[in-house]
Amino acid sequence: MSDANCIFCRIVAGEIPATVVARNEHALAFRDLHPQAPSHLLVIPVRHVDSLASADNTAELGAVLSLAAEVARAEGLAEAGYRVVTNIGGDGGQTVQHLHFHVLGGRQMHWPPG
Ligand code: D5M
Repeated sequence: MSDANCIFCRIVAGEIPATVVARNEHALAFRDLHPQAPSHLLVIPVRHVDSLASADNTAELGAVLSLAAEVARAEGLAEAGYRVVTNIGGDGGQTVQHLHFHVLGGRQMHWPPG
C-alpha cells in the first residue's frame, strides 16, 4: 500500500513537506518542486502504484484524473488550456517510481514534447 523508500509515499504520509493544493479519497495534488511552467502540479494516487503501466484500479485512476481537472480549474487554467502528462519508465522519462500526472499550464505548450 505504501513504500517507505518512495518519496511520494512519504509526502502522502506527511513525512516530507510539500505544498498540497487538493486531495480526495484516493488522490493528492501538490506543487512540483522543479516547476516547468507557471503552474506545475503533480497529482498522485494515495496508494503506492509504480506507474500507469501497473495501474489496475479504475476507480482510483478516475479519482486521480478528476482531481487533475479540478486543480487545473482552481489554478485558472481551464479556459486557456493546459497539459496533463504521465511519464512511464526510462524512455518515458520517469524519475519518481510512484504514478503521477503532471498538470502544466500558464504558458503555450509545444508539440512534440522533448
Ligand atoms: O517527474 C517527477 C517530478 O517530481 C519532477 O518534476 C520533480 C518532482 N519532484 C521530485 N521530488 C519532489 C518533491 N519532494 N516535491 C515535489 N515534487 C517533487 P517524472 O515524470 O518522474 O520525471
